[in-house]
Amino acid sequence: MENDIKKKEIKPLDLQKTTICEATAQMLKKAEKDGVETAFHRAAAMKACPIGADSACCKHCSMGPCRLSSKDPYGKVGVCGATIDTIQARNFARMVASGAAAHTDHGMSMLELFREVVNGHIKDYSIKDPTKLKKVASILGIEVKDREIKDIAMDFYRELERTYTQVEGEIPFAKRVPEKTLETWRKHGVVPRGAMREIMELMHRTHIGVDQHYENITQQCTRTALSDGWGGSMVATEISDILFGTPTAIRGDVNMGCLKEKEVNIVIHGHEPNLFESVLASVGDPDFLQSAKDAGAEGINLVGMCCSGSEMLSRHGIPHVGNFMSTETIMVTGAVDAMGVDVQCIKQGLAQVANCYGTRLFTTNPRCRIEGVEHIAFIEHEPRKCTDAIVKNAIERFKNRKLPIEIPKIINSGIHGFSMEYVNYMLGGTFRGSYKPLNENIINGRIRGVAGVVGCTNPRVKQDWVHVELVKELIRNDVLVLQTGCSQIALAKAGLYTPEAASLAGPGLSEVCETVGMPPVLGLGSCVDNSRILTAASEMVHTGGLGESLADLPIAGAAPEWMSEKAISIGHYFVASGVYTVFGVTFPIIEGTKFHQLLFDGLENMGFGKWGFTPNPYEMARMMIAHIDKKRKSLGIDKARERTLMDMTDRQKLEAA
Ligand code: BF8
Repeated sequence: MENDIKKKEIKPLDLQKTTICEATAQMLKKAEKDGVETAFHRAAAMKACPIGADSACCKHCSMGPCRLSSKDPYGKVGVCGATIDTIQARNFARMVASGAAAHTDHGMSMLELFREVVNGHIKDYSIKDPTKLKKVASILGIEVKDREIKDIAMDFYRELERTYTQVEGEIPFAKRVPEKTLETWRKHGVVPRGAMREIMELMHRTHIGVDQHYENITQQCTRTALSDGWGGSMVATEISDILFGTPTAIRGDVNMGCLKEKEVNIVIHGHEPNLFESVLASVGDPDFLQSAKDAGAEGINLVGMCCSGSEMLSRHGIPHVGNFMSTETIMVTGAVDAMGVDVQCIKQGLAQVANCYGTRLFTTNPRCRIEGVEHIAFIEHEPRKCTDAIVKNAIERFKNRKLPIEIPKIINSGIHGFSMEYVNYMLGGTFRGSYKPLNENIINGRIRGVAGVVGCTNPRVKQDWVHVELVKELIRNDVLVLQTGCSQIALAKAGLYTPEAASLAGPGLSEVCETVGMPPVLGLGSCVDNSRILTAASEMVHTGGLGESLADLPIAGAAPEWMSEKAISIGHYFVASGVYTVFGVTFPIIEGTKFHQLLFDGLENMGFGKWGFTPNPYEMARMMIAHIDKKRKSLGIDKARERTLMDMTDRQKLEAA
């Protein structure tokens, strides 16, 4: 292999049990032949730690680490006396703190970029959507009438900065939260002040000898998660839309077949759209196109992976070559000339695979470096310095390609780019854009409810399978599905992002999809764009007819193949916002403990949503649908659905007669 990497003996995987992504399976086979190990192989060889998986271990001080028993959780306590509930709540809270930190730090970077663009210090980016700027600024109470964009933008920046730095008061986007939901938050003291303060306090409380009441820890954990969903993540989405454009429905291709053998292939993987936007500018440079041609290439092919890939797919229709569990296997094609990464979900294992196939791998963000990988600093004030270097290296590697190339010939075309604004327009048209048609179709029962199916892929379960089976089951039962992140890509690969996929939906949902011309599954973008689900749900409440708080809505959420701490933070802010949220794979809490009872039941009694767990997609769908039906019943619209279905059956009988 290239670069003298010693060929390893790889124990072959049972591919039937590993993935339903045919391209990934094909590349795993090739990797095994080439002697290249991936995360799938490591997961198969390494059993997950059973004590950690149950969160029965505390390692927050050196009197331990203390190990309790998940079989007998109340049989003993830690050296300091910490009970199983304290230990689990601490561990869970720290996952939320870390996940929230990742999203809010990303959001803060976007906000800083925005400030520098507005004050003219950065010229490579500009405000692409001033209409959205004005709209969101007005929601925050900023005067927009007869004012210069620059002045509105500066006020907007100052207001949103409070999302992070404020020490007292409520974060700005609390203004978007339906009144009754906000009341519940205020009653329980969980309205976030500023993300930095919430994360700091949560880390403090989970230190040895501080907060030792699982309910009290959960309160701060909830406040911190909300500072992610309604804070850091929401700021990241809104600022990215304003700077780079709000997505509207766009055709896009997904899967490894988007790589092109005769072109220079550049993959961007990570989470921050500014890197990707700048690479897009670099590859559009005629000088680079010429050098690529001089090197014998037919062109330069820019594609994305993971969340920044999903953002670029949504905004510009840039091809997306795979989700989290395909980031190593994409390089096994031998066709990736360069891969640029920024932050989050970047496996250290990429370095080894890149080495094996001679892919030029670059880290770009000061927060994320990998031993043995070249770092080209991405500096927003001169972004092209970094991204031009990536393109140059890619062309260089194309010229010197040595290994045979094998690209799986699979491309899945579909429609992406369903921002909250676009859904508004799609349903109601330019002049009467509104969520009313959605609400009406829920009330009359054609649409049973709405589900958010999001999150990662994880080598502990068959890649994409749980996502795909769950979503198919939901739409078959007339549940409209909204998606983000790696889950969106799983369903796009399964072909559900086409309007024709409406034929897989139940009679009510397919009728709505056919009328509007939309797929039964709507992709909203990256993981921070889960905030679009929050704003869409709030819009449903504001539109009327479906209750007064988010907890009243017939909606549910799921992350069926989750793996990251960010997913836990997202799950918890959905729960805190009033949504029943079901996770798959495994859940880091012991069933039967008081903390488990609080998350899976108690929170709902307090007016929030609640957690659920099952690794089985059909059971997951059943749980979500049962919850949606429960909410329909409380709203008094369950009868409407019965009537609708009777009408539908009658019609079918008539048609058959
Ligand atoms: O933030 S879905 S594997 S890529 S964590 Fe990561 Fe999970 Fe993918 Fe994006 Ni989200």
